[in-house]
Amino acid sequence: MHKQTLFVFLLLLSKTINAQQLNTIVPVPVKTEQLNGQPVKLTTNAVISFDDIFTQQAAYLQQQLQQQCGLQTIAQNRKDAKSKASISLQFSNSISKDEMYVLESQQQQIIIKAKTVRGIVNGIQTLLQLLPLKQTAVVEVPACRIFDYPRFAYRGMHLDVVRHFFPVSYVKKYIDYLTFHKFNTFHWHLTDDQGWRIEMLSYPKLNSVGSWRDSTLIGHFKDAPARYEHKRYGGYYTRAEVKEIIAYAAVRGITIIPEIDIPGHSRATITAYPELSTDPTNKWGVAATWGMYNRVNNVLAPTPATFEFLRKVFHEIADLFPSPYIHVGGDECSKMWWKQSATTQQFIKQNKLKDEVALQTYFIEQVSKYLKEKNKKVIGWHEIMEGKLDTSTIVMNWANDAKAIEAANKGFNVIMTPGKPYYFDHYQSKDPKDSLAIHGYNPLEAVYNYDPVPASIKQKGLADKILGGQANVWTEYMEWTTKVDYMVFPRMTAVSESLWSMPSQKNYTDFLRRLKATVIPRYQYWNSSWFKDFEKWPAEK
Ligand code: TNX
Repeated sequence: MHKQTLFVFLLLLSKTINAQQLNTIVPVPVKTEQLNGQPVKLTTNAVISFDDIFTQQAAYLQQQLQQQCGLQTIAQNRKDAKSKASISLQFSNSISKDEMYVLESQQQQIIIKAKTVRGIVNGIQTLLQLLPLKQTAVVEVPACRIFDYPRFAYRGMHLDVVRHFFPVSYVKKYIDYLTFHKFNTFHWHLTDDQGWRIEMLSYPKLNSVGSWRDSTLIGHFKDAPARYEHKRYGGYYTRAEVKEIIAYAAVRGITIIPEIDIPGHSRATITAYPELSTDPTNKWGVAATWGMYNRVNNVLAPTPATFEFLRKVFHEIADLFPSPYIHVGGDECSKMWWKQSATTQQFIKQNKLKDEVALQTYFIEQVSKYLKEKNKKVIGWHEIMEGKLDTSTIVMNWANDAKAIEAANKGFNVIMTPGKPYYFDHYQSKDPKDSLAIHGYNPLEAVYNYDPVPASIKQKGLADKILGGQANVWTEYMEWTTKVDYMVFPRMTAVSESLWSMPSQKNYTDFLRRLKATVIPRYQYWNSSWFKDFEKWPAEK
């Protein structure tokens, strides 16, 4: 080929590559414009300038550029930067929304403007998606202007580390997944019948006893690794590890909401401290099987010792986590143990409570008082809304739209986490050979098509009460981290777009195109597994 023709051909090719990059962003931005002009070139020793509030995010961006493209960059505070920086992270008050960012790439400079850490992190994620996932000497970013902000204020992912316990390194990796997808909240399910997974100073037996179970279901996992057999199973995160994880998330604009699940789901607690239960003989131990657990007592008894326990425990949790909200659980509390207990019945009478449901409410009201003493607000599963709680309380609705409407009418803000389609312990296929899961079919397309503000809520004029949504990852059937990855990907990516992008911008076919172009290469880059057959398994009409 003639030299000049080759040159023109290469130039055209580079243009199309740039154009492609711009329309592959996930979640799809509010507005993306391609600008005339040359792409911005980044090479080693490129300068990243930053305003004070983005100091840590500049360091984060440096690490990412190094890992992703092999670019060694220099970070400089904007006050000290002498020449024009290649990338500039700028604080700007003219940005109208908290998590909004504006990214401009032109005239040899990429400027990202935001007014919060979360905003700048979101902009950085978009920039990283525009860069190649390989080591290169010169990285090009197309001339463009991207204007972007999320549809919902609350965009969460949950992880149950109780049913199965995952190392600190994986929790951080999971937080990286959230960051990439522009989520802003990590809901950390830390206690349940099967274990207590956070170090406690006030009640040490929660760890020495409550963090461990004798065995777990054996033979359930047909695709389990050969080593799969547990005798003593468990563990917990130390306070130092928890602090490290909180700091890691904070740099990435992610708030961690810890969940201490009461007054049901408390088998681990009452194994460690039988005196807190209605049955102090307590012969069962920390649960090693799953389910609502009606067979074995798992509720707290309403006694002075229990309320003292709750006050100390929730204070300790409140002191450790900067989140303004603490999750108190409140779900699936079996009433039969309270019905059978004479002292509990006496308590119900003395306090003029109507029944056991009112007692459950009483527990949540007490804990909300303890949290208020520490300036924290309550978030809990929708069962909590029976109580006299102030309207700063957030209701996490795992049931149907009617429950969300009820909560909104009571004045509460609501987060939508309906089992169908936001429980990722459900199957992604109907293939009988698929890895073991529960509760039926919940494929990618159904997840993608779900709108967290369903028509019934819109019609009632309650859309404003919906703060956002969250997918829940219950890990009864996810014993190893590759299984978690397999269950969450690509469904997590679909949720991220539903929570970020406007409904008018959503389109499943286009989502699949962008998923394949941008996000599946990321799963590979992370060395994560994912469910590959998603196109074979459509939503049921
Ligand atoms: C219900 S919904 C639970 C969890 C289980 C899950 C399994 C809710 C708040 N609690 O304890 O892990 O179902 O799908």
